[in-house]
This record gives sequence, C-alpha cells and structure tokens, in this order.
Amino acid sequence: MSQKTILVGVAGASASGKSLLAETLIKEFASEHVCMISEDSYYKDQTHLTMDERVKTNYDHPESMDHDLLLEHLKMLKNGESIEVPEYDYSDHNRTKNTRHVEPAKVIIFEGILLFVNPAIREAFDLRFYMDTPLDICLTRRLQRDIVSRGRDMDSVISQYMATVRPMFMQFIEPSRQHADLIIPRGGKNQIAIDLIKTKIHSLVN
Ligand code: UZR
Ligand code: MG
Repeated sequence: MSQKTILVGVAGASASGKSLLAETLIKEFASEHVCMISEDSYYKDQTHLTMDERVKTNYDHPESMDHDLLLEHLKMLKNGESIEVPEYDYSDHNRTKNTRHVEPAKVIIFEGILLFVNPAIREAFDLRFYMDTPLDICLTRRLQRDIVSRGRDMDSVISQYMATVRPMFMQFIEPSRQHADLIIPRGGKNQIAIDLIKTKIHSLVN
C-alpha cells in the first residue's frame, strides 16, 4: 500500500445536509476512488430485543451506536485493510444479515450525527466537518424525508423530534461542533465550502 486512506468525518444535526455534502464531494471526485459510509450503519444489533423494545431505543444517544466496531473499522481502513460494513434496516430498527464490503479507497467520507462525540473516533479522522444548518430547516427537511422515504407520519416525526432528536442534539451534537476543523453554514449545497474541501482533499491525496 503506497497510498494512505484519507478519512473524512461529516457531523451535524439530523437532516442538516451531511449526506448531501458527502454525495456532492463524491461526484466532484468522479475520477478518483472516493466512497461514503453512514454512521447509521453502526446502530447496535438489536436482534435480542422485541419490536416494542426496539421502538423505545433512543437512536439519537451515543449509546445506540456500536462505536467500538466503528473505531475498529476506522483503524482497519487506516491499516489498508478492507471492512464489512453492517447494513441497517430502519423499518425493522435492526441490523440485517447483509454487509457491504468496503476496500480502503483513497478517500472515505463518514457522515453521522454523533461522529465527533467519542474522542477516539473523532481523532481517527484526518478532516472533520460540521454542518451548521439552522434547526428549523433541519426539522422541515426531516419531516419531508421521514414521511416520504422512511414510512413515518407527521405526528410520529414530531413526537420523536421533541422526545429525542432535539434534546440529544442539545446535549451531544451541538457541543461536538467545537471539535470540527471547519464549520459549514447553510447545508450541503454550499459550493464555496465544497471547493475548499475539494482542494484540501486533493492536497492530502497527492
Ligand atoms: P440522519 N433513526 C430512526 O428514526 N430510527 C431508527 O431505527 C434509527 C435511526 C433516526 C435517529 C436519528 N433517530 O435522528 C436519525 N431518531 O435517524 C439519524 N429518533 O439519521 O443523520 O440521516 O438524520
Ligand atoms: Mg443522512
């Protein structure tokens, strides 16, 4: 392995534009080997719980994440080893039996709400970006997204927002922004931020 993998972390509130920023960067690097992994893939295995119990899990709390496995995977990628990323099923609130095989690409972008909370995990990234999108925009996007793509209704999105999404944002996510190298306003379509990030990644890759 002559080429070291550059690990990029993108954190921020739910529906703040993390995936959009990561996907946009991947398109910008069309010719090179860049891929994206979501922290959502690392929600803990809940096979031992009933569906009623799984619904009660606080999916916005760091405890819901298998951060041990995520850290192990970050280290493996840095060592030039490939990983098997778990697959998560939102409707079943559980890991499936499938995994995704990921090779140590030149650049791997991780996106997730709680990536900068655990010190060992945040330190494993070469670059850390935080999406600083106003919460009202995030909530509006989350309503649209969860109703259209995650099979929810408005009442369930709002009650989840009040019960866990907003309080855990205040307790864990917002304070983790101090660990970012760059704070990105206005969400995933900020073209100047994308250009700057692109230049920085190029300089690290070459
Ligand atoms: P993003 N989430 C669920 O709603 N159900 C699950 O089974 C697993 C996760 C939500 C989670 C969090 N929380 O706010 C969001 N809740 O997915 C994180 N409640 O995903 O960063 O794409 O918004
Ligand atoms: Mg997302």
